[in-house]
Amino acid sequence: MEFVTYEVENQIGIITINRPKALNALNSAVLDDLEEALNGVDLDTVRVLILTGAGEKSFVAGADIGEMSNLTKAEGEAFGKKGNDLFRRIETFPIPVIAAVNGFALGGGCEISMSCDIRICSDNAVFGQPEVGLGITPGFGGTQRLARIVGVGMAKQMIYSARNIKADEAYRIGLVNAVYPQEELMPAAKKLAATIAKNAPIAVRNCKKAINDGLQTDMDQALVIEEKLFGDCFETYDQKEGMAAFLEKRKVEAFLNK
Ligand code: DAK
Repeated sequence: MEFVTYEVENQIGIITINRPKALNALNSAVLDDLEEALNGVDLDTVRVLILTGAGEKSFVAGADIGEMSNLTKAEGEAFGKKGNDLFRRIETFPIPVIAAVNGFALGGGCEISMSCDIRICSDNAVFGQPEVGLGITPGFGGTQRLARIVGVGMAKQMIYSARNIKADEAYRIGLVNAVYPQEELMPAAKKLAATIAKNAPIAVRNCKKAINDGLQTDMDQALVIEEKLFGDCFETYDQKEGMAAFLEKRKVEAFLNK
């Protein structure tokens, strides 16, 4: 992969978008590399992913404006679909994905962070959907996910105004869960990932699915989704070990992802 690195540390997979000269802007090759990185994740061993950007300035400064500038209508739709398919895959990836937003998260950068389960950022992070200033709409899910995360009114204000917001405001409106000094961001992301990774992996996956799928439907059906995924846990070794450990007043020996 030319523009993405993937490494694994203690059950945590770290995907880094590595195109710092263009502030990690997303061109087709970066999208292809991200797809390949996801294909390479071993779901038997990796329990949480962290997505971040290379360098100290930018997470992702958006879709590549140079590449997009000459697209035809059909090519624009194809580029949008490529991004949307990838971002949806991140959103529905079986294990949790944490976005460690280490700088600019503009346009497609804000959008890819919103396809992750959890966003934390460094104090130099800047979020925004500047598309209407470029004559386009957000095209990688921004009109849909931002409203779901920060509420309709705030999403409309951000998108219509194309105004960027800094880390503290992103925190205030609930776009990120926490803000860290730059050098503390990755350690914090790894610590959070490790906290998640030590829990029963199938239960964590089922929680992700229950939350995601439940949000797409009404409460009655959503609770049925939860019941089913709750029930599934009782066929796992990890449920038996987790509850036995509690009843026997001991620590869980190991969750085995089965
Ligand atoms: N695309 C391409 N190159 C970019 C880029 C981008 N989004 N952002 C930065 N770069 C490049 C710059 O061109 C520059 O390259 P060189 O000139 O050195 O070759 C290099 O990165 C460093 O950038 P600057 O010199 O501009 O650095 P500054 O610190 O001065 O400014 C900045 C940083 C982030 C404020 C500035 O670079 C900036 O405003 N960048 C553009 C941010 C932006 O508007 N992003 C949103 C892009 S629109 C859709 C699909 C997708 C989308 C929409 C529709 N469909 C198909 C429907 C998504 C749209 C977007 O994401």
